[in-house]
Amino acid sequence: MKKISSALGRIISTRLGFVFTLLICYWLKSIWAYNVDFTLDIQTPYQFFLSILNPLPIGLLFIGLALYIKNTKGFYITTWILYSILNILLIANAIYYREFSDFITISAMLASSKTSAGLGDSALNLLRFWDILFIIDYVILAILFLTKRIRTDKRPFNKRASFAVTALSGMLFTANLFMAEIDRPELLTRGFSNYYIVRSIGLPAFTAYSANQTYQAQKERSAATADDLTEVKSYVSEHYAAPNDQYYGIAKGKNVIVIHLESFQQFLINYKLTVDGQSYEVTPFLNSLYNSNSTLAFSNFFNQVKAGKTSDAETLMETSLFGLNSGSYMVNYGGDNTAFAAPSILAQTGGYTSAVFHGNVGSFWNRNNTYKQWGYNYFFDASYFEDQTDSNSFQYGLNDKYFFKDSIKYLERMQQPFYAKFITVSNHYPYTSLDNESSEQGFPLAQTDDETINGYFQTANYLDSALKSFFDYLKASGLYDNSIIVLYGDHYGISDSRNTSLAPLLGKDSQTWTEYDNAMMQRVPYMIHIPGYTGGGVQDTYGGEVDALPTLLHILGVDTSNYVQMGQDLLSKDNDQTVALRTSGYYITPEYTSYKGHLYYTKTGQEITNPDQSTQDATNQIKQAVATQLSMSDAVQTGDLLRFDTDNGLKTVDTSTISYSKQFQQEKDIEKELGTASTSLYSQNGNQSTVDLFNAPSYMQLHGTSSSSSSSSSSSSN
Ligand code: GP9
Ligand code: MN
Repeated sequence: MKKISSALGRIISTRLGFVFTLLICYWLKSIWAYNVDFTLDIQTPYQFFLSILNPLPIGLLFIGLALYIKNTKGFYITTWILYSILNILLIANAIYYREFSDFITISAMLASSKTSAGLGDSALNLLRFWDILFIIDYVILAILFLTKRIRTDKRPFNKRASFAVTALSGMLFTANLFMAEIDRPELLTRGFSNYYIVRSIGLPAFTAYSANQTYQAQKERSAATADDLTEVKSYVSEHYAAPNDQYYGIAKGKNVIVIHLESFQQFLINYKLTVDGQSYEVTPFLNSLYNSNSTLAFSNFFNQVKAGKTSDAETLMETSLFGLNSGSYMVNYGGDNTAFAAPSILAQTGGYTSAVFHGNVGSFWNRNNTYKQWGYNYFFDASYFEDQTDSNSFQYGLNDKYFFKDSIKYLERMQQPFYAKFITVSNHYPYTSLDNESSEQGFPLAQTDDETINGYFQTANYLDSALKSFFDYLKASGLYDNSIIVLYGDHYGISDSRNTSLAPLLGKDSQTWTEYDNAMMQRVPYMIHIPGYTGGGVQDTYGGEVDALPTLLHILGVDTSNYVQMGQDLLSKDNDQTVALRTSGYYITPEYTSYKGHLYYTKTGQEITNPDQSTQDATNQIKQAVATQLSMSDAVQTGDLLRFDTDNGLKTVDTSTISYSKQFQQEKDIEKELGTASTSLYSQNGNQSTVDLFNAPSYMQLHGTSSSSSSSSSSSSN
């Protein structure tokens, strides 16, 4: 034993041995923090392996730099400094994570005054006793040095050998990056979520990534001027579509409930899946909404997202601006840019309180920061939902029935009128979220050779059933009568590359399936359900997600003529029905469809290979219009131009007043403060909760099997 310890002592007493000792300490502490402090959502052994590996390359690169220093004192001091920088980064993130459930980004650091205001607890309160592990190595090494069990090494390290260490760590890092890319293609270009990056390439690399992100954004931001906004504003006023009197203000003052239908495509509406000769209606409840005259439903509404997927849809729907041509707007700019989004506009024009409900971690797509800029008062993420277990949630969060059920506790405490957005997840690729919930199985799987397609109908049916339960609750609680419900699909669920396998289910031939068909598959639902209203019906106007906000605001009686919005009210008579997809050159109008290098007549799907002069003129004009719309949007987004928009009658959001921690308490405090003036459903209901009014029978309970007969009174939660 003694021999081992003295041998160890000798190794640590060499310069290289010392560097490796510190590296091992850093490695162990990182793994500790990854598993105890952070939620990295490690799903596969491969991801686990990456997370174990990733502290090493950068740790070695960093601490190894000290080896270049010849002078003994200089070497040891530099080693300690470099090592401490890594440690401070780790500890600071561990503490920060406890409050924000996110890693420290450079933009958050630069805006530290804002973030510290959002810090509900003081940093001291966030310390845990086991944090001692983060510094215990310092104590042990100091003792070992003082007791001379390890000594300093006076021999300078060979320059070539130092270089070899640097080269080795560089190679390891490259290998790490490569393996990370295999696990999640486009990891760094699309952003997704900060924990994806930490999980794959480690904390220091994440910090560097975030610094680059901020640097790039700042560069464009500082080059932009108020004149750029003037140009945008003249485009916006030319492009403005005035509201239609028939619809203006028809839902003024009502609560707005927005439901984000994950990966939900329009073709599912009124669709019947045939399996073994039997036909199954996939989304009976959504169909009933679509076909109701209390719903303004749109049959030619297209998604306009790109790499930012869900986050692009949210940006489009709530700000009437496009996402970016590459990466996610919410990830790259959302937390910093001035925005005039739906929650902020409605708060200022109609006294609305706003909330987002979503059963995934709050940092995904940088929601936790973006929502503050958008003026959301509350954001209830996964940490607020008590029913979350492995069996009823999956990679992207809590299954929809539990999600709606658990949301009600917070919804009923919101002051009315409210604007509340529910982001569902169960109908998300790979469409297997119900695999662990046997009582939800029963809706048939489609029988194609593509498993993704096969599961899509079952999860869509589950979403539909969850929605019905939620509507039943709204009716039972009375919220229904003074609310409108907006539903939209965010983007495709079945990608173009799978569409040929889907074709037979749509009555089409895989052989003759074209890019035109792929383009038409980009339709998603957009419905505004207005209880008590009977002037609705299916509208055939061509439009896209960018058009949703002006449409909704006009229905709510909000004048948008002073706002910088890229879309047009879909109900306006001035609407030009030109739908720009996010990839330049792709568009859809009632006459022409241009998609992936092909041009078609929209009505017939017939390809135009040799356009005549008049077709060329018409399509050139459309091309110009969509290019302008996108470039104006990009100028606003990348230049943060709305910070110059000071005369639109709106104040910018003061994010320092918004905190997404202890939100239940915040709601209760407001109720208390308002006393009898409180307009929350809970207060109106004589301080009685309405939570029990929610029932979400499972598929088996609804449809019965030999073992369990149909019953609609039991809840999915038990
Ligand atoms: C994640 C969920 C899915 O929280 O919204 O995002 P997506 O993968 O569809 O972009
Ligand atoms: Mn999505």
